Amino acid sequence: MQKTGFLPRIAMALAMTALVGACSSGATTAPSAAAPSAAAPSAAAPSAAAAAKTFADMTVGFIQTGSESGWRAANTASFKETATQKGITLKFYDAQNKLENQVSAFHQFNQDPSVNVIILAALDVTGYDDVLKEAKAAGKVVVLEDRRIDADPSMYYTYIGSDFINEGHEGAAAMCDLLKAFPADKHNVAEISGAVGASAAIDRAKGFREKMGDCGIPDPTSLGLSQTGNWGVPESKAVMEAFLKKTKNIQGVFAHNDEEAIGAIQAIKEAGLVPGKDIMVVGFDATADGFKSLISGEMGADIECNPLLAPQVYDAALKALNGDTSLPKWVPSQEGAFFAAQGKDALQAILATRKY
Ligand code: GZL
Repeated sequence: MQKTGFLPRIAMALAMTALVGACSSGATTAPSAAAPSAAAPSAAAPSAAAAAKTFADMTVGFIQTGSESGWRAANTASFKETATQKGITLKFYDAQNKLENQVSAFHQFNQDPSVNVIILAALDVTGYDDVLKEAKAAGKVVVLEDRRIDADPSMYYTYIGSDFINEGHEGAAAMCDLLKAFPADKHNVAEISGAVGASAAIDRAKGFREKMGDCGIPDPTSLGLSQTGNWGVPESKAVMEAFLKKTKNIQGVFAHNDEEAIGAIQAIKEAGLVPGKDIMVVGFDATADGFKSLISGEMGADIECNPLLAPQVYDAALKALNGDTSLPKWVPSQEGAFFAAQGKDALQAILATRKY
C-alpha cells in the first residue's frame, strides 16, 4: 500500500475501496536520519569461474531479539518458514532481549566455518562494532533486518527494515485526525515508548515529535507523560495506570507497538474511561491483536510495520554471496495504516487476508 500524503488519513482510507496490507520493499531513495551511504556492499566478488551460489549453499546464523511481541513472533516465523521453503540451513539464536547475548552469538557465528551469512535483528543501535569488524575479517556476509544500527555502512551488506521515522509521522497525523474530537487546547498525549535504545523506538519517537506540532500536541516528555513499556502489555498497563493517577487530563496515547496500546487500553477501562471516546489510542505494527482493538473501536489507528521480511533478506544475502553490489545500503519496507473509522466489516475483511 502506497505511503499517503498528509491529507487526513481517515478520509483517505475511507475513500479507498479495499485496503491491501500487502507490504513490499521498494529500492531505497530517501532514507531517514540514520541512512547509510550507498557505498558498495562489502561482499567480495567471486572469481569469474566460480559457479553461482544458490540457497543450498547458504548457511545463516540468525540473531533474533527475543519473543517480546506478536510482531516478533511473525518475524521469526517468516525466517524459519522461508528457510525451509528455500532449502537454506538456518542456525537460529534467540537472544532473550539481552544485547550481551546477541554479541556473544554474533562472535560464535563469526567463528563457525559453516556460517557464510549472518542476519541481525538488533536490540540496540550500538554495541556491535567489534563483532562487525570480526565478521568482515572472516569474510561473512552481514545483513541487518528489522532495525537499523549506528554503524559504518561498509560493515554490513544492506539493511532491510521499516522507515520508523515515517511511521512516527503517520502516527502523529493519525493522532491529529483523532484529536479533532477535542478542543484545540485539549490535545495532551501520553507516550508509552518501546525498549530504550531500540531504533524502532528512537525513530518512532523522533517522527512523532516532528509532526505533533501540526495540531498543537505538547511534547509528552514535557508533560511528564513519557515512559517505556518495553514492548509489552503488563508493563504498559502499569505505565498508563500511573499516568492516569497523575492526571486525567489526557486525550491521547501514542503507544510504540500494539501490545503497549492494548496495555494502555486495559488501564483506561479500569480507570472508568472509554478508549476511543475519552482517550484516543494510536498503536504500531498492525498485528491481529491490533486489528481486534481497531474493530472494537478501542484503538483509533494502527500504523503498519511489516515483519514478513525473510524472502527479501535471503534474496539480498544470496546476491551478496554472488558478489552483486547493486543493492542500496537500505531497502525500506512499504507500509500503510489502518483506522477504526474504516468500520468493522472493512477491517474484518482486511484482517482475513493478513498472515499475522
Ligand atoms: C519493528 C520492531 C518492533 C515492533 C515491536 O520493526 O522492531 O519490535 O514494533 C517489536 O512489536 O518488539
